[in-house]
Amino acid sequence: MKKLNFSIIGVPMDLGQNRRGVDMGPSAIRYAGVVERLEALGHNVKDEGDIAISHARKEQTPNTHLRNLQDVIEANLALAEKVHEVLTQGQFPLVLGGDHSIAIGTLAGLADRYENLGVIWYDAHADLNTEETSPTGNIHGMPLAVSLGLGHDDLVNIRSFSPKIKPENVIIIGARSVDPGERELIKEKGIKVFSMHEIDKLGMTEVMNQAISYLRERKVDGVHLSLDLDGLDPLYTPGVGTPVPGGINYRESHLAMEMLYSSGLITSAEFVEVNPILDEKNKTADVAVGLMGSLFGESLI
Ligand code: EXY
Ligand code: MN
Ligand code: MN
Ligand code: MN
Repeated sequence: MKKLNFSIIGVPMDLGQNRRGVDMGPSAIRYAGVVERLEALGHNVKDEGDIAISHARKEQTPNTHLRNLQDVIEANLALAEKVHEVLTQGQFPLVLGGDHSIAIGTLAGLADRYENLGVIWYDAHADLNTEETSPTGNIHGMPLAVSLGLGHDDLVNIRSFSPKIKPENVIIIGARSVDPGERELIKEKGIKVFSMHEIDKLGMTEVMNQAISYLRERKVDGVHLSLDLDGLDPLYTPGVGTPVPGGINYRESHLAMEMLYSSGLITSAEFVEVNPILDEKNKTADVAVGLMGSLFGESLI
């Protein structure tokens, strides 16, 4: 098995949405034994600690309904610099959320190190809303749009360049709660989506075979996995802020991770939306760590 040199970066972010508790996600995942699990597989693991996020809220930015905009920008800029730094040191960035708005910072830190970065967005949601289309003003519903260069200028231009990724290099897996504006964007940009309908019809093996072949055909030089624990059915991951019934099941998710491991495509990952306050004990963080085990070689005997 290929030994990886992980840099774990915690992002105690809850500003991209309005349910308290998801800022404790990184601690919950550490408590679930992420470091020990990866070291048991022979990997090297450096815990870089957490991105500092102030509890003192900045003033709400006038003339926008985007919640906590300045705080989200500041935290994602710090995250982007940290991800860029560890990547430059040859480390594998493993980012622990925190709500999904942190993908803005992760992708901003990754993007200029790749010519043609692929992204797998494992999620019940598309996270493709903009300021105009968002029904809530929650920035955790926007990170994929922002990374594609669509949305509030100050978010889109983190690290002073945009876009971070190309729509033809993105695959969404598990979507089942997609807003009207997001559906339009998916059609307009031709974004590849394997919704729950496709997963039910084709089965996870075929979905992952098609996803892996698609990214290979795109000649990507790296693939970032952005895994939102609400992509799984809430039966398995109840500790998330926006649960949606009828999701991906436990074994389908492990199979997806195992197939990604075998593909050798994944060059960075983030696990987001773990909210221990909404959880049953630490179940959702435990599932997250188990999936990381499968993503990094554990289940192949
Ligand atoms: N589409 C809804 C919104 O934009 O507010 C809900 C987004 C939930 C986002 C979670 C992280 O995936
Ligand atoms: Mn999400
Ligand atoms: Mn650079
Ligand atoms: Mn989601």
